[in-house]
Amino acid sequence: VELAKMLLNEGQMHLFEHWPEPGVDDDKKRGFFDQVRRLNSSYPGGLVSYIQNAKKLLAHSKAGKNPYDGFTPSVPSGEPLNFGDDNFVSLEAAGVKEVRNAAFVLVAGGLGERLGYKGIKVALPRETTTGKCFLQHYIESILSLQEASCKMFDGCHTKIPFVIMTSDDTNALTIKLLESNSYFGMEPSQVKILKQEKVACLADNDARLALDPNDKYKIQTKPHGHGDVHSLLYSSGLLEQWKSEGRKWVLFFQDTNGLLFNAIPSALGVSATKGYNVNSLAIPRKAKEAIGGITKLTHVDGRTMVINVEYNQLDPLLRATGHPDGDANCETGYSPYPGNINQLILELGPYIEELKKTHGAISEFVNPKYTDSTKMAFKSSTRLECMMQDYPKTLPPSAKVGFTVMDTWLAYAPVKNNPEDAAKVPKGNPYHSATSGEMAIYRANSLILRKVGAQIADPVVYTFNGQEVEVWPRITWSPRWGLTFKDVEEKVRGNSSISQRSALVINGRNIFLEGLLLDGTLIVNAVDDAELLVMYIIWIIRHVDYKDTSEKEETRIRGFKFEKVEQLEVDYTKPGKHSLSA
Ligand code: UGB
Repeated sequence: VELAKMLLNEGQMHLFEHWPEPGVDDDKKRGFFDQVRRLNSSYPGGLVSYIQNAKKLLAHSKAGKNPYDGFTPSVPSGEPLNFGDDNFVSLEAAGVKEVRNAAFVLVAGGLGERLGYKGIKVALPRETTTGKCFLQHYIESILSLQEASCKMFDGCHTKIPFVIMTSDDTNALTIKLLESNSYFGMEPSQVKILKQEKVACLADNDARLALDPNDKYKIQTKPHGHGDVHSLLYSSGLLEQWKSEGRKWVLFFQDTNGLLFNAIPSALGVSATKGYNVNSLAIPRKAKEAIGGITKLTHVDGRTMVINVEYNQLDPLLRATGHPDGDANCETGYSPYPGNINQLILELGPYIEELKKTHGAISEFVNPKYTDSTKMAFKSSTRLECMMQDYPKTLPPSAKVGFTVMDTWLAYAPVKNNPEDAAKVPKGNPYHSATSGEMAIYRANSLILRKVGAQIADPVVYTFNGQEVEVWPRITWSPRWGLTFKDVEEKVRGNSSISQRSALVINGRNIFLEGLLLDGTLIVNAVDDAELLVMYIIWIIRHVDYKDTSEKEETRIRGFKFEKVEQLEVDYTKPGKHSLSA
């Protein structure tokens, strides 16, 4: 009854207009209120707040009000890092030391609609040389960081917490992936799943809730966005628990960036040494690239903030504030606004204090598609949305908000776009496809090995699914082998060289490449120390057309596969020194 009164007070009578007399469809009516109760309890402030916020934002949208009214954008200054220099190495060491006090949060509630993939994105192979999926790589990276950090502190046995935010679209498949793979080696108690609820859809400018077209006793719902992660963490009680365990940092990341963990140690080092309350990871951004731009906003009243401005808003904001070219590259060939890769490092103490005030509510937006310029009706229902990177918007000016800029090749290779859309990306801009995401892993690993003195052959250019990509030697390693630059440097000795047609898989912590001459495929799995190798047996790379339905979907979206003609695989299961040549 209270829920019904609340809905009537908020102008939602239409939800009941079609209801038959008592006694008819009573179970369905109860089901309706079950859903209303869930929608009410999962939104900070309940449905009343949701409807009121919607009315306000819809009115602003109708009036064409710019959310950045009164703000002037300018280029902020951040912490640029150069991979492998002394500063980078010492920041990585500081980050590894600090990581035992961290918790990791993966937002994985989104479905890969743009990618044209029906499964969950974290189950996709990060690369197909080993076939390890994104989730496995993330978990192995966290475990390796945990091991390395604890090694620096005698007697430290901390288990780094790992939270995964799911949604109804991804929850069951995520749990199944974890359970059927024994949590990829992580203790199940370390992993917490928080499921975000969808929010009610809005049918018109008066924020009347939309009924499901297929069920008149159900409110239509849609995802609210990754910003939900803050209110879920707040209401879960995990933040207070982490604080009581002495934790200091919460690291947020997204579902398909296979390079991200190359950037985590040094970025956490920046947070720890600079004392940042908020640290966002950024990369040089090409103008119009579909990632947000980190921008300094100065209000006419003097307020300033450093915040992500989403890619579809940066161009109009710049044009409206005296930059007639809008979102354009400058003389460096990049936009002057660094690209947000949505990896955030928050200092736990100030984060909790802020959430006590906001309960995790994040500034929202609405994006209705109107039927015409009168803006009186929508083409289809809309909803409020929020983004996790908008967290700093409510912070006081005293908050220390910074960002860290890394090379793209090292830190960012998301998998978001389907082959057809990727092939249409303007030349020079990144494809953000399964094809480019995988090739970026080989490129990064090749460049890292070059940086520590190995001779790695130049790439060749191939076109897969209409995308021109550089194909570097297919080099991949487990996180426990090469967690930081220093780890890799210590493990590559002598004059090693790897030819373009080679593939190298390194699985194990203490494998040393000493004078390795590789022209073929080598897979090394070792439990303990080993010194190796040479061999000449090959895998062939084959084109696969994405329209070829005889191939699996995950192969089709990348446009190639490895034909594993012959290989030598060696497992070192005994401790001690080994050598191999072939
Ligand atoms: N996600 C959720 O968990 N729940 C949701 O309701 C929605 C998403 P997209 P997009 O660096 O790569 C973001 O769809 O639009 C998860 C930033 O806003 O991939 O490309 C989802 O599972 C942008 O500023 O985001 O944009 C995924 O893990 C830029 O930084 C994550 O949220 C860009 O990512 C992101 O979802 C980028």
